[in-house]
Amino acid sequence: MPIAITRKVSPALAQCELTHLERQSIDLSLAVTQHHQYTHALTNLGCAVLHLPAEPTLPDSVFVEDTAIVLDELAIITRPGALSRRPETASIAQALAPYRRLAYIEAPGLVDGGDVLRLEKTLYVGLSTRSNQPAIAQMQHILAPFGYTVQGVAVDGCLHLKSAVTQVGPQTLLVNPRWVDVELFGDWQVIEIDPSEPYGANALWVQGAVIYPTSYPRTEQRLRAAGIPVVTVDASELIKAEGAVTCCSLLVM
Ligand code: CIR
Repeated sequence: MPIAITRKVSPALAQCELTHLERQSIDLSLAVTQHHQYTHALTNLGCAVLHLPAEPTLPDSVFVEDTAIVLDELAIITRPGALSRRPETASIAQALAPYRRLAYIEAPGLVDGGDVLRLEKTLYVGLSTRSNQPAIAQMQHILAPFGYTVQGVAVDGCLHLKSAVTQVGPQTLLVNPRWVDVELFGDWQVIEIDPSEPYGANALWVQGAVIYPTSYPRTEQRLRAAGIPVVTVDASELIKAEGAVTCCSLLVM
């Protein structure tokens, strides 16, 4: 049974980092309810959900994906690109330690887990404002013995690589072609987001289904038309914080 590590919404969520979005008022209690529904969706799909306590002084700490890269052989604790997010990693390292050997990204390396898309034995790393080449070099060094390749990818217009592309099936990707070069993923079947829903490329593929925000109904229809089982969750408040669905869990398979 996969374990999904999650962390409750911080009461400071309104002070979150924002890069491409204007600050809007966030309904905290709705955010908490929506996060609850998200963890329920994970449970219903057969994940064992680990709920870490809320971190009152760390606004973005619900977005646990950015703090680690969990692979079968080990987990890499990241060094998040935003200074305000660096203190999030210590408690995640503690939570992951029973399940995986840990490696660490060190200065000057910077990487957010949201920039790391693993497809089979290749890790694509978005060269966003949060992740850099020294982190890629460190990841290559850590992962070469396990047969992984690590490749930097240009992203343009979005926060993370996984804002632009996520896996939604054994051979299928969901992509916003305006933010990442689709040609990089030549061997994969590609579903493009509906152009009116630019933030719709982030879906969480787990247990043969995808957890997907209700905010992008046109793209949801494209997923369903491709035969992909979709479980929708309302994530409106987390989306205002520039988060989505992959970012709220760390899957330990
Ligand atoms: C941030 O800017 O770091 C947060 N407000 C949002 C992080 C979302 N993370 C993700 O999609 N992996």
